[in-house]
Amino acid sequence: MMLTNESQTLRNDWSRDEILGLFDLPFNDLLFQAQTVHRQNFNPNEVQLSTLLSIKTGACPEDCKYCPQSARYDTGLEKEKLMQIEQVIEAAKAAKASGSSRFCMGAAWRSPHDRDIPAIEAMIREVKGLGLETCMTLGMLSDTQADKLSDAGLDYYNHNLDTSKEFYGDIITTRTYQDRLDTLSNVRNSGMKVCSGGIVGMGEEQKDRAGLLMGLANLPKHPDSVPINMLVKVAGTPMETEEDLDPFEFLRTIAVARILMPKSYVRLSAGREEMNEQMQAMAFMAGANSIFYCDKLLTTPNPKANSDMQLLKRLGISPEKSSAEKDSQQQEADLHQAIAEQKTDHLFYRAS
Ligand code: SAM
Ligand code: DTB
Ligand code: SF4
Repeated sequence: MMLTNESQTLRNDWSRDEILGLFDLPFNDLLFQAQTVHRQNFNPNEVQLSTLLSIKTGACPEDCKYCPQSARYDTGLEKEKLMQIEQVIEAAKAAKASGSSRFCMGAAWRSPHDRDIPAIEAMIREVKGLGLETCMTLGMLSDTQADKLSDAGLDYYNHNLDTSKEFYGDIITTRTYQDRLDTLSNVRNSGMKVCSGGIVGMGEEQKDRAGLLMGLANLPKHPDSVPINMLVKVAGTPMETEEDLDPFEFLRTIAVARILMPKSYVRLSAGREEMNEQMQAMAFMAGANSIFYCDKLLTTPNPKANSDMQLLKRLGISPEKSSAEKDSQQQEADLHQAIAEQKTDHLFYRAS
């Protein structure tokens, strides 16, 4: 199936066969198509930078087979209680100083307890007050919890579908795929932006990668941000000896995500520590335009900030400004324009 300009309207009715058809394209045709869609919707030489912080680590009651933070697996991880707000602010200031535009706070919870919400709200207000976009990932949210986080000013909520509906039960048994859809709907209804993606390389088949992307693209509205994680194989988890996914298949997943969700940010997410620079450059070519920019993801290593900056520079890619920065630049430009117009009006008035 060839995409033309006319078919560029956002679609929510993708069939799995159509998606598998994209996966089956010759690699160069797929990348060309994805890059074309990317250029029609984004500056291809800008990448959005998000910094992650684990605000509550380990001892999670859920059984997600990929996750080092589940209490069910012995991964040697030291559990930590909910972080003090001062530490969160310090980390957010450092993120801003290093050029990040969004600060994402993650907690190893099934869902937040209502008693934790006031502390969470305070974190959102403080981090937002620094001029950073805010994102949280705290597990399932009820509609009232989503409304509270939205009212506190949370910009994005991350909650992943993780994999296809069919493969989901092989990975997680303590919450259902429908639970995830319900949280995503609560987040969307609260007015927050949705960040939702998944993990590849968990032993799933191509039809499951297609199914994951179909689940995301056929949501009532496309997620604003789509993290594609390559499984980080952590010793002690049931997935520690999982076979490597073919890197080209990973790139195909990014490219297909870009084609299905043309206006969404596609994040080259976990797994970059194991990828070389050429692979990351190809992911940008395939339409990825966001990364986690921090030395650590939640609990596992990520490329160092300065090596990321060097890579972006070598590729001629600039970090995207935060919406607060874009707004203030726009205000400044409007002001200059207004002053210039006043000056011209004045000249015109005197001359006539
Ligand atoms: N506990 C919350 C939840 O699961 O909704 C939020 C944090 S959880 C760690 C966020 C996401 O991180 C998961 O949905 C999963 O997609 C991703 N993730 C966790 N462990 C991973 C791993 N080993 N490799 C790649 N992605 C991983
Ligand atoms: C997402 O999709 N990936 C991030 C973020 N959302 C929260 C988490 C990746 C975690 C990788 C394993 C770890 O560091 O614990
Ligand atoms: Fe818990 Fe989230 Fe890890 Fe699942 S992915 S075990 S819910 S921290």
